[in-house]
Amino acid sequence: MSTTQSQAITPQLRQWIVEQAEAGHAAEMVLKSMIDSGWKEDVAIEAMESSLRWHLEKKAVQDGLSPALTVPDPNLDESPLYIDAGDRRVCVLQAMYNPRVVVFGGLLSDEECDGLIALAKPRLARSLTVATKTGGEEVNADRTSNGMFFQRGENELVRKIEARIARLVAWPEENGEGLQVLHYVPGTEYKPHYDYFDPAEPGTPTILKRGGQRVATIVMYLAEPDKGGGTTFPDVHLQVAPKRGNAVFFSYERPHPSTRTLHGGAPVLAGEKWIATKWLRERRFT
Ligand code: PD2
Ligand code: ZN
Repeated sequence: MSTTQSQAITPQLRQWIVEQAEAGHAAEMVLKSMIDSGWKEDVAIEAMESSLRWHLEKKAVQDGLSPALTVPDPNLDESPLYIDAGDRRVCVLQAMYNPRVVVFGGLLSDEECDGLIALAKPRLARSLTVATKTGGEEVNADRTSNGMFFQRGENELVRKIEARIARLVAWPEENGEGLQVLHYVPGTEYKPHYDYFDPAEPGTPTILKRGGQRVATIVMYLAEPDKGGGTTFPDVHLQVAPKRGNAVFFSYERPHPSTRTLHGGAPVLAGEKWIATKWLRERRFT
């Protein structure tokens, strides 16, 4: 293999990388071989990542999956410890690529957590989920919390948090659904589910008229239970601790289990858990 002066990632290079992967060669060996041939390490890593992503995407579509949607993604180039979210520096505590999950520290202050809870408390009702059979809403036995929705931009606190999230994950504020606040007491939970709308359900086309698919979720922890209540990702055996002020972000580029974004709210065993959830759509949510 030879390099060009500018080290361009050519179709031939992509093909060679895919062939190495399909032949079962370990990523470290392929990378070493490229570096030995004169490729700069950062260019070689980028070439491998983008070629394999491109290859997997092509295969997924060939296998009958819908094409990948553009999804929000926090800018984690150069592995920053903090992201400037406009009015607040947010800590990056953990990042995973498949599924795409990022855990943030200090997205909300204690005062903001308390403020959301106080505004939500008088408006709580048994949580509903979107009924994909009809496009309406229904009580769901898998979700035993109480909750409420704020309108997008409903008050100053909500507007401030929405602007911060938009900047944090680089996604337009207008594509967000209104914030939802949920309250869990001992014994309540949210059983594992996907947040996207199942394309096979009859009510989904109606739901999609309001802004397209959901493409990402941010769960913000407002009050910590004493035991239990983590957010679980069963496909990858991940559990995110419900630490006040922190948040877990995850995105899904197609409405399909291959995204490995099955997730749930584990039963609260002691104390109370409060969260705020923000779902992000493909387009402006109306
Ligand atoms: O409360 C949670 O941890 C949780 C888990 C799964 C919230 C949601 N999903 C959600 O609001 O979609
Ligand atoms: Zn969920």
